[in-house]
Amino acid sequence: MVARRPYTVPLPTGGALDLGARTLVMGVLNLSPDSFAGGGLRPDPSRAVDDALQLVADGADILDIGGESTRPGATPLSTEEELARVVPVLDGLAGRVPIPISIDTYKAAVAGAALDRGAAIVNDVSGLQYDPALAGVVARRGAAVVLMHNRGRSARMYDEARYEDVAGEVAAELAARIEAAVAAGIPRERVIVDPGLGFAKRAEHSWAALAGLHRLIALDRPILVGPSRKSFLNAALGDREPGGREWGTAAAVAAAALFGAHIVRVHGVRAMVDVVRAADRLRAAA
Ligand code: PMM
Repeated sequence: MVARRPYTVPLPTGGALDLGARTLVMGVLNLSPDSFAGGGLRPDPSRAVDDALQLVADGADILDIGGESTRPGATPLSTEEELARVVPVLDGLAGRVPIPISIDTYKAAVAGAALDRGAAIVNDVSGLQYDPALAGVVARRGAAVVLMHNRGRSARMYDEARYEDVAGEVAAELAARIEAAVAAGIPRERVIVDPGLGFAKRAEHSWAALAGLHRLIALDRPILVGPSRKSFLNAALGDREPGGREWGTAAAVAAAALFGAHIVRVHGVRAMVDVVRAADRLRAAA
């Protein structure tokens, strides 16, 4: 087990994320019909609103809303299509969500529209690399930002999955992304980092990044980890569909919490709240 530093990340909607005392659970609301984790087909925004409120009732600390699937090989969405998926749901949630909302996008226009509608966090799987306008939006709006480690574009990211020392290279590349964010005017205190399990990483790389999570502590920023239902789990579980990876997810979530994660991003919120409670209890007893 590794020590977990406390952080306070101010939010533009008022208040702050208090990180470190317990592991926060970020619940995923996928508005993409082709998410690898399944269950993303939501033609009806009011159904998505209900699902979001259920994640809150299940104990989520943060709600992460995304319109575009980032799985390898997924077709990129136009800005208009992504806005059409995300905006009605954010409008439907207005004033009804007592926890911070995060928008999972790499597009400046989508982030801006979400921040206009009460989102407080921008979760960018490209670590501010895909859309040069995104950093400015985050900076001007005072949003918090999740910088996820990635290399290349979704469609071809496995081409970039070459590592000598996965955890060390992830840490070094995230350090560079933090400096780019700060240079673009984003206060360091608003930055959260993420090793990007499954992104530009083969299964063995994701396991190594998780096992070496403590290497990110040197970055001196809070850590978010997203292992939920990802295919790297199948290296341990065998050939399972995403829905059959929940217990493997639980092990990865517990490990992340004990190896230094401040936030875990998951689909099955209710069960994973129990997992982080137990892991936090173990941390306190150690
Ligand atoms: N994984 C996915 C999407 N967004 N964001 C962060 N910060 N970290 C992740 O690991 C991550 C992410 C892919 O999973 P999904 O299809 O369930 O959203």
